Amino acid sequence: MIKLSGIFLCLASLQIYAQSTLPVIPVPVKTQVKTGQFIINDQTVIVDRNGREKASVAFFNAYLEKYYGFKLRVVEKAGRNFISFSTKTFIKAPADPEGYTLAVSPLSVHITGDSDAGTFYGLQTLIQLLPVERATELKIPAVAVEDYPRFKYRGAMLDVTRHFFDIEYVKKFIDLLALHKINTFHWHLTDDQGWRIEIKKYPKLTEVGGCRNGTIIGRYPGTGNDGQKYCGYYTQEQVKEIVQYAGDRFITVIPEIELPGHSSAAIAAYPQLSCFPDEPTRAAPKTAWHGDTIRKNVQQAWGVFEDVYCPSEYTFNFLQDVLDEVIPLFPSRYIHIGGDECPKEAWKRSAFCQKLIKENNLKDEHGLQSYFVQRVEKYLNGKGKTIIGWDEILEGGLAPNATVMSWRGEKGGIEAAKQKHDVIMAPNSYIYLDYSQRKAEDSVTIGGYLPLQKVYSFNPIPKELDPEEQHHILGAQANLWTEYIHYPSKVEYMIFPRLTALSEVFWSPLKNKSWESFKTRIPVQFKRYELWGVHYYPALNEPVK
Ligand code: TNX
Repeated sequence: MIKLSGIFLCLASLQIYAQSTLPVIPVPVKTQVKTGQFIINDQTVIVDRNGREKASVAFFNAYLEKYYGFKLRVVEKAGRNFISFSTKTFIKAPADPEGYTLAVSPLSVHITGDSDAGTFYGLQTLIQLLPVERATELKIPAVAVEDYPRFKYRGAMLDVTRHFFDIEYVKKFIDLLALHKINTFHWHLTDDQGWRIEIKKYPKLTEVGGCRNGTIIGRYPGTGNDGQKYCGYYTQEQVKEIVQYAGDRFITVIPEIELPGHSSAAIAAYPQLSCFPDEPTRAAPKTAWHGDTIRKNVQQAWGVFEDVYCPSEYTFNFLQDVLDEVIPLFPSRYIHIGGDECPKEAWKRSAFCQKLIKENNLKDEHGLQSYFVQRVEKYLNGKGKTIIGWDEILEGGLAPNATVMSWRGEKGGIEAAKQKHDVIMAPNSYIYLDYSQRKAEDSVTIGGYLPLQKVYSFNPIPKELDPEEQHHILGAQANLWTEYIHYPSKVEYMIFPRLTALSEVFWSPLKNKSWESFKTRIPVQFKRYELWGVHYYPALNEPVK
């Protein structure tokens, strides 16, 4: 008995050894290190027997060329020195369609996906095994990996409203997500400080709503206003380009069109969307303003604003027209309709809203928000789309088919799952990547403190849920709000290495997740960031609290 348990212990430690020696993030379900190595050089070929692995082949060759300066020939068959990509075909798709196996021997590399996406994820693991320095011979250890994700929704949000990022950078951001096996890009396209997507029927949305006359300087309320006109939007052609680019990397793009709050930019373009079209713009308290406030203006500071969409027929027609142009651009099943932080003051003051509340037997203004969201949901459901809303959509009653994105901690997510609604966990307490990641942060951030280890410790499944309810947790998402993020370099500094930690939260089985092991793997990832030329915070010894 003692002997047996000794052998067992020995085997178990071998398994841990195998898991932790390879610097792969996210850590796979099963990793077995073998003897020997495979060497990729410019004679190595890629085998793509049926010519269907174009996405993975193109990504790999682009990666090799960019970081090592050579690419590989693609052939239908080879005897040795090859890397084969293949995807299984099933009569009935498996339960984990994003799974794959990766087998590296001294003679060959085989990546076999349970779907094209699975093959692509096998490639991402192979990339993690490549050296982190530029070389002409790339040595990778012989290994057998079996892998599939823990969650089917693995997301990241980029706010392009507070600060705008051009399509070249959005593509780079998407590449960085793909390298982390993230499969959803949530694109926050409209807010108080800018409307960023072309809508042909309403050109002023981008002409007027796409520009603000200035921006506060420094941390809210700021030390002044820079007085600079700040503009930016994506044409529908550019949106299509991004959706295609993401799709080639097995990433679904979910657009967010905020309603009924966070709508100052739309109101600046079309004041009739407000219950009080003739009232001047109210700037955020204690902030400096540039230009006039007599007409409706795009906001120049951060926060929550009282002038919101009026629940009028004019507004609903407008939103339906907008959505009619948005829907065909995004193949995603989901459209995010926001729903967060909608102050009720304007609706309280409006005789029209009070009448609407009475006529529809609504309890109060929260009931009216619910009425608003449900009307939009009904419209979108009719077009085959499902809505996602921030957890405020729980207030006043949840729209019948809505998926809830829980951001104010985990509470909203727990409540929604108990009501048998699908949930995406994005609690600010763990995954708000705009919060400071170091105690002695010397760049301006929104505040908060979210060090790497705290982020890594996140478990998207709250313990309050029973197994049936847990089923409703589709996955989780990192959010990057950009009030204090003006440039790509800061985007990267804020997301790395925390997004890398989250990739393990999203993908790896709980039993393989270990901070001690992650700590041994992350230094290699730092070197890989350097190879990629991305900025990062070299966090390791930050305290947890
Ligand atoms: C809350 S999260 C917001 C955003 C801000 C963010 C800053 C959410 C649904 N709303 O409008 O940018 O906090 O951390």
